[in-house]
Amino acid sequence: MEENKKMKWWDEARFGMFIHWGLYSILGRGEWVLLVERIPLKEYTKLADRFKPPKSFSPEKWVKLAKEAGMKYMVLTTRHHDGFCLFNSKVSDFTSVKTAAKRDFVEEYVNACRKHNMRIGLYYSLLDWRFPGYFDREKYPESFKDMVEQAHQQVRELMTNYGKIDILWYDGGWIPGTKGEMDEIAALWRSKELNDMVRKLQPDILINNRSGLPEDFDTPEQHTTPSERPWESCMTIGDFCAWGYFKHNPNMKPTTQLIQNLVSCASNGGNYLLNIGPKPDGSVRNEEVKRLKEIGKWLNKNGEAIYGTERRPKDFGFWGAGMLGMATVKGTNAYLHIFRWPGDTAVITGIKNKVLSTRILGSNRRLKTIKEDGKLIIKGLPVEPPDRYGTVITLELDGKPETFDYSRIPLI
Ligand code: JFZ
Repeated sequence: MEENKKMKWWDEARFGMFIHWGLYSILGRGEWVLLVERIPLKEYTKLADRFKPPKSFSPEKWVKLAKEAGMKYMVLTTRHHDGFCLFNSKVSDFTSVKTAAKRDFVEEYVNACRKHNMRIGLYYSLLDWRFPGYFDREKYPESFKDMVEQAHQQVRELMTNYGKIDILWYDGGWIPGTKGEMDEIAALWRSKELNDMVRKLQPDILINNRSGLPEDFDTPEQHTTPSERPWESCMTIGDFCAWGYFKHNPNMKPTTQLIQNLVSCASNGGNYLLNIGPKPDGSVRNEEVKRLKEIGKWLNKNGEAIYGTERRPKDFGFWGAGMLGMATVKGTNAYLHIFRWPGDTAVITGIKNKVLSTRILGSNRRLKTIKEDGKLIIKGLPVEPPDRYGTVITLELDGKPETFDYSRIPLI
């Protein structure tokens, strides 16, 4: 019960912003550039001299953009696998505070979130590629120990120095030379001890599943496969390998797809954490801004069918499997998100309930609806799709949504 209460806001939020931003943004070839190109550490470290966003840049811009997109929480990379911290750390000099920028971006971000009533998430990579012990802990046991110790210290700093934090989003728990078993990972990072400390400092915090312990929620990546536990799907707008700024990144998902992904998450009771990779100066590329604003506009109209929705019963609205669109449910309402418009009549199967009223969301006009054997025929729809990103039809039901199972019923 306690658990549920703590997660309530998160479970209703449905949509958040992920931000990957750090030294790698300067090179514009993704956040893995250090490892993938095997850049000598000495050379990579020098990027910190060039990481100096203009005074005019404030993380508040990200927060305002997230608001405009209809997002309810944010997660910022306070430190990625390269070890560069966007916050002040007593145990590292490789931070934005002690190099050219001389700024604590985590502090600025946290303050901006609070100002705009945005829930605050911090991403922290446990692994740090600068440590030889990360790659070979048998050969460099001291280095491995130091890396783990650094993680404990820095997580403590993040949990102590910035007031109330809503989400701790671990990453980089995997360790070369292990089988990647969760227990093994958790033991190597001493994750139980780590997370006990976190919960002591931040009693209401939500922790993801990437420290080798399940904790509060699962994190399917780049897909929206639901799990039984609370889950959140994180996804890039561009291709798979571009969480951090990737300058030439031509394959951006269209807004229609991003909205469908969001609906897919909501209909399966999960959250959608959509990533942006700001440029080194902190600005957000036009392709991302445009899409986020379009989603925001759609949510302004259709948010009722997203926020606070619950996991729909399996196969609810048979066509939910993909013919016209997907259903979300909340209380005794069902919302039919029609992505592929059928014309003036929509035939929806797989709903057992009696339908009390049918309307296009945002309109008061009742649509004529005929109901037989779980088959719903909605008449008098506009011939052309009213909304190119997805039109929502609200069904008021006589009770909790229930699925009508056709699987053993022959056609007439
Ligand atoms: C990690 C990072 O390596 C990546 O740079 C980005 O930050 C992303 C959000 O997370 O990548 C992963 C983590 C987990 C899996 C795959 C990539 N996984 O579980 O399949």
